[in-house]
Amino acid sequence: MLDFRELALAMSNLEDEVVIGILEDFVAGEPTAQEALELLEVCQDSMSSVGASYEKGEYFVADLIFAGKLLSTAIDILKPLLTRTETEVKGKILIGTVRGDLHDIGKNIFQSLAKTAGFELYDLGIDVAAATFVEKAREIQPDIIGLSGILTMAVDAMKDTADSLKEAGITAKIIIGGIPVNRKSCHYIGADAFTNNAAEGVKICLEWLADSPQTAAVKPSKAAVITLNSGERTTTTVAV
Ligand code: B12
Repeated sequence: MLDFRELALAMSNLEDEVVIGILEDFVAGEPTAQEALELLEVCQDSMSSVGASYEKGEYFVADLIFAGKLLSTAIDILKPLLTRTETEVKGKILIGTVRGDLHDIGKNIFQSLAKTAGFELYDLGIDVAAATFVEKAREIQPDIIGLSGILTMAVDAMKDTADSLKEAGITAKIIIGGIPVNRKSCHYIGADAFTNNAAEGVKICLEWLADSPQTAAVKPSKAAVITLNSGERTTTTVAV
């Protein structure tokens, strides 16, 4: 049985060799996809501790950079555990990190899980201007637009983006994700949903498409299934 505390501690202390060793042992044990998701959450939660050390002046920007790389490495190790087994496209999601914000690890996690669940993803990257979202949305006509942002100031950039999309007549549902999003900021921004958890975000997107009469053509008909490399099948929290 994996000791989550040991991993959380090694992540927080930026002990890359220990983290990689724990994750490789975990993968070798042929875990379920659900267990892989849980481990991903432990890695993500440890970033709050890294952020707290940065605020206290114990860590510096170089440590944030290192933490970002370590988290990305952890994701790369866990990613192969999640493999899509169905080809049905559930709908299109346009996603990007809003203007002024360069953080993209959370966005990339959401993107990977959404792809696993059968969505077609269009990623605009980081520091994306509202006008770029509008232009791409006109071109690809997404069902859902995902705005990611982790800095406090991202809330205003999200509002600016949501306003621009609405002014342009784009009616795709908007979901926002990242540290500063909550019920209050969701209301302020005028988004349709918010979450601080990528798997929950995917669940919301699947529910929207299942409920929407306009998207009947892409209405999910089977549960999203992810498999282990070993071929064992398991449904996850992102299943419809
Ligand atoms: C790694 C990191 C960096 C890396 C980012 C690397 C990268 N490629 O992303 C680098 C070094 C570039 C960086 C830079 C900076 N950072 Co920084 N960083 C972090 C750190 C340690 C971890 C962030 C992270 O990846 N978390 C893990 C991910 C997985 O979590 P997440 O983003 O919340 O994503 C999850 C959900 O929110 C959701 N989600 C996310 N997006 C979306 C989108 C959709 C559509 C959906 C559905 C879901 C969803 O799914 C994810 C998985 O569940 C945080 C500390 C912390 N508390 O998190 C500070 C932190 C965010 N940084 C901070 C700061 C201050 C900075 C800098 C200003 C530092 C500086 N002086 O230069 C710059 C800003 C640069 C800029 N303009 O953006 C502050 C922000 C303070 C604030 N309140 O605004 C924090 C909180 C640290 C702190 N406590 O002071 N940083």
